[in-house]
Amino acid sequence: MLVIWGRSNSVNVQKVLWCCEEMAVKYKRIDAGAAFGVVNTPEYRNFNPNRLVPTIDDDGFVLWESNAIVRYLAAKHAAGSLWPDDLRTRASADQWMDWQQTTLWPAIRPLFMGLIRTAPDKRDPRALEESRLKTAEVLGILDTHLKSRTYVAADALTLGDVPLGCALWRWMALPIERPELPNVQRWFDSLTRRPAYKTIVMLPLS
Ligand SMILES: N[C@@H](CCC(=O)N[C@@H](CS)C(=O)NCC(=O)O)C(=O)O
Repeated sequence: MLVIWGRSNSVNVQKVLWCCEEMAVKYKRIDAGAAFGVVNTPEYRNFNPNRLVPTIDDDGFVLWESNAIVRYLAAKHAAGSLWPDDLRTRASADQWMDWQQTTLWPAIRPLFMGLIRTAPDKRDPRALEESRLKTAEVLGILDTHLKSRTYVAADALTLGDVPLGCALWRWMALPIERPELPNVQRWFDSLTRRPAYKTIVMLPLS
């Protein structure tokens, strides 16, 4: 049985859970991280020395880093669908997964942490506004890309949509002003029609 450690409100844990739900892979989830603790226990640190979530144990094979986990699970269970057969389609999905980690998430993280995880009197309005503007700017890149594609890497959902879809929910659910991004909006609307996205990702932000 696949075991997934991580609290269900974590953007990185949601990538793994959503992916499993799309593939109908059974798993057991164990709450860990933030208020749940666990990540600082010697047992968990043995699994994941970063003390972060998610971590998986797939019949004795331990893996951390959410995007690496999504790649592993998609390759194992969803060849030809979430894990495209075509090398270039897969490389394109990979590209957008890395972009989520290195470009989109650093842009939006201060805004998310500030508005959702910081008391109002401790917020830095300037940092929040910088983060909002930067996120709007980088999402413009995705919007241009999505002009000619239904999903991020193909005309069907692939692993490339998973990290971006989890991050985008934060952007869409935050109480902020958002510029019009018609292609991102269309793509987001299509994700919201997926039962697994609704159940796993579209949770109240916390
Ligand atoms: N690059 C890592 C980042 C993991 C990460 O930062 N996880 C956050 C939750 S989204 C975490 O563990 N925070 C500390 C905690 O929840 O205790 C990944 O993608 O898995």
